[in-house]
Amino acid sequence: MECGIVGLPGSGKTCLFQALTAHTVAVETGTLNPNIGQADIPDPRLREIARFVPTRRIVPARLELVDMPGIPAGVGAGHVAILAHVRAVAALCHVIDCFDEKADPVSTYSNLKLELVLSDLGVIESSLERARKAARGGDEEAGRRRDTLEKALALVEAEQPVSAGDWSAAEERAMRGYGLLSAKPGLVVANVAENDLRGDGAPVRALREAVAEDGRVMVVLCAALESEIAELPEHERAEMLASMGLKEPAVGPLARALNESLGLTTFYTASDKEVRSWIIRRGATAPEAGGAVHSDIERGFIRAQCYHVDELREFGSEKAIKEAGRLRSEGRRYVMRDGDVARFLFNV
Ligand SMILES: Nc1nc2c(ncn2[C@@H]2O[C@H](COP(=O)(O)OP(=O)(O)O)[C@@H](O)[C@H]2O)c(=O)[nH]1
Ligand SMILES: [Mg+2]
Repeated sequence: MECGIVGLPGSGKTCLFQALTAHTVAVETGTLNPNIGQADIPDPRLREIARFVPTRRIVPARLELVDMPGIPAGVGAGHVAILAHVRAVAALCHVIDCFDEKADPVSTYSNLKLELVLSDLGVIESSLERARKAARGGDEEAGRRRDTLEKALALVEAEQPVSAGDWSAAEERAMRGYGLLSAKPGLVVANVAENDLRGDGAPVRALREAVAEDGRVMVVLCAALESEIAELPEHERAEMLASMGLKEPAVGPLARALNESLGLTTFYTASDKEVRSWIIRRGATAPEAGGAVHSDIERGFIRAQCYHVDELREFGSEKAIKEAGRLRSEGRRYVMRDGDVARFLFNV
C-alpha cells in the first residue's frame, strides 16, 4: 500500500518521511523528485505472539511512503510533474504546519483540499471529452465512463471532493485509472510544535473540528521530534518517548489510522522461523490472504488453520489451542478476521 505525503512547502513532509523511514533513505530536497521509502509498522501484537510462539525473528508489515515535493500555494493544476507522482498512490497523508505561530491550519487545510479538487477538474474535463466522443461512436463501455465522469464533474464544479459522492463498485473501478486526487482516502497530520505535543492549542483544535466534519481522521505529531527520536539507538528511544509523555513513535498511530481509513486489516503468520504481520483488504478471504504471503498459496489453496491472537493469550500455546479444539480449519470462503493467526495448506 502506497501512501503519498502531501502539503505546502515547509510543512514538514520530508521531516516526517525521515522520521517514518528511520533515516534509511537519502532524501532529495529542492527538486521535483519524490523521496520513496518504507516504514515498518509497529504492532504490539507481534511481540505478544512471539512470547507464545518462540521464533527467530519478528517481521512487521511495511508501509510504502512517497514524500512529494511541495505543491506551491496557488499554483494548482499547473504543477503536472508533481501531481503525476501523487496520482499513482492509494492514499494521501496531508501534512499541515501547526508548529509555526503564524500558521493558520484551518485555511491551509481547506486550500489544500481545493487544490486537489481543482487539479481533478482538468483531468475529468479532458477525459470526459474523450469518453463522450467514443460513446457517440457506439462504445458502451465509454458510455458508462462518460456517465461516471459527469457525476464526478458535477461534484468538483461544486468544489466538492470526488470522495464525497456515492459511488457503486463499478463506478469506482471506472474511475480508478484516472488517479483522481480528491477521490483518494486521506488522513491529516497536524504537525505540532514541541511545546504542544497533544495539540491542545486553539489552531489545532479548530483543525481537528474541520477534519472531523469531513469524516476524516487526524493524527497529531511533531515531525521534528519524531525525526530526532528515530535517529536514537533503539534502547534510548523508549526513554526519550516516555520523557516526552509519548507511548510510541508516531508511525504506530499513523499506520493504524491509515489502515482504518483505507479499510485494511491485519493477520499474522507465526512459526519458529518468523512471526510476521500482513496487511490485507478488510473482507479478504482466506485464499486472498494467502496470496499476500505468496501467489502459490492463493493458486493452490486447500485450507487455512486459524486461531485468534486473543486465544494465544488465553491458552498460552498453539498446542493448548489445538487440544482445546479451538484450532479452526477454514475453507476458501472464509473472511479473515483482524488478529487471526493463520497457517496455509496449499498444493501447486
Ligand atoms: N519546530 C518545528 N519545525 C519543524 C517541524 N517539522 C518541520 N520543521 C521544520 O520546517 C522546515 C521544513 O521542513 P521540511 O520537512 O523540509 O518541509 P517540506 O517542504 O514539507 O518537506 C525544516 O526547517 C524543518 O526543520 C516541527 O514539527 N517543528
Ligand atoms: Mg520536502
